[in-house]
Amino acid sequence: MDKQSFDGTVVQSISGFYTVLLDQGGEIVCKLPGRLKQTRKQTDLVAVGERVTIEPIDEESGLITHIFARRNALARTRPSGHSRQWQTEKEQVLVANVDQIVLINSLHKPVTNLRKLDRMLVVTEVQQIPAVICINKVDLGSEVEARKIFSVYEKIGYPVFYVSAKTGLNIDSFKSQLLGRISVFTGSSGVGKSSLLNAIQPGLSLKVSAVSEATDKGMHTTRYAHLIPLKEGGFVADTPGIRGWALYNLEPEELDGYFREMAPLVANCQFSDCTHRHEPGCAIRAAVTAGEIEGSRYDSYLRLREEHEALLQAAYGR
Ligand SMILES: Nc1nc2c(ncn2[C@@H]2O[C@H](COP(=O)(O)OP(=O)(O)O)[C@@H](O)[C@H]2O)c(=O)[nH]1
Ligand SMILES: [Mg+2]
Ligand SMILES: [Zn+2]
Repeated sequence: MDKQSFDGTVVQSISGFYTVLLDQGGEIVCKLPGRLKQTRKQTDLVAVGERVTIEPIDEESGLITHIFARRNALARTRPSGHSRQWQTEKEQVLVANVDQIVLINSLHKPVTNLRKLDRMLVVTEVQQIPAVICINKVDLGSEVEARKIFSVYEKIGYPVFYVSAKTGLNIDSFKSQLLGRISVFTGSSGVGKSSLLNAIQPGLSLKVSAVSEATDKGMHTTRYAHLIPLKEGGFVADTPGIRGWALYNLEPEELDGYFREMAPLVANCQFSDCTHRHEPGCAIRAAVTAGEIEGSRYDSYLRLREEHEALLQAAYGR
């Protein structure tokens, strides 16, 4: 008699036990047979977000019999790359098959730190995962005020949602951005992540905060990442782990390539190793002067580069 098998998505992974949400509905806790452990030596074998095929053993438990190829992964090392220290280490996957990273900020209380936002955008560019910006608490000011600050990000191609969890402003269109996708939420404490999740789907934030509190207390983020299903399809993961990510694996001279409005101009600088600080014939500074690159973005570039060089100096003495 043929065994039945089902496809599903891994929503939780704890110490070798994988909770799989089946496409047809229903959750089942699975283990991984030894033969599958031989594959994927360079990376975490099964992360949340992974697409798998399982065979049930009984009502609640089963075996993973197949792991589908990943579309991408939010990981602590670059999947392929040029740099030094992390390259030989095993890649730590926080979430597989991520459709978007949602950067949650607030217009006021707390006011958005644009430097931190730009740093997170560099992280998403390095990871090659689309970023979506969500500005919450627009009720504390106005949409006009918010657009003045953040339309620069729309101009360079990032989707920006201006919302209020409190009044419901634009929550529907923000929600439609999440449906059918795997989204990783990230944002500082107090910006309204829990409130937004509740506005999208009552009860969701409780589940998510239980997970992030566990991880905030120093549990291993990778092992405890958790995808929360949306009723109408799609998943949300809140992984505090990535908020503090340093720009691992990044050479200072590559940083300009991850500011998407700067990247295409770099080739026009007079010097091929232009740092865009003081060199003559710098196309980036010319674009800032001409108003084609926002001053605050250029500022972020300078500050991040300085910070990154200092970090390397401390670590490698160069
Ligand atoms: N005025 C206003 N306050 C909000 C909004 N969203 C959340 N808050 C408040 O901001 C505080 C932090 O919200 P919370 O959802 O716990 O933020 P989290 O730490 O990111 O999960 C709470 O006091 C919320 O009531 C909003 O859209 N407008
Ligand atoms: Mg919260
Ligand atoms: Zn330059």
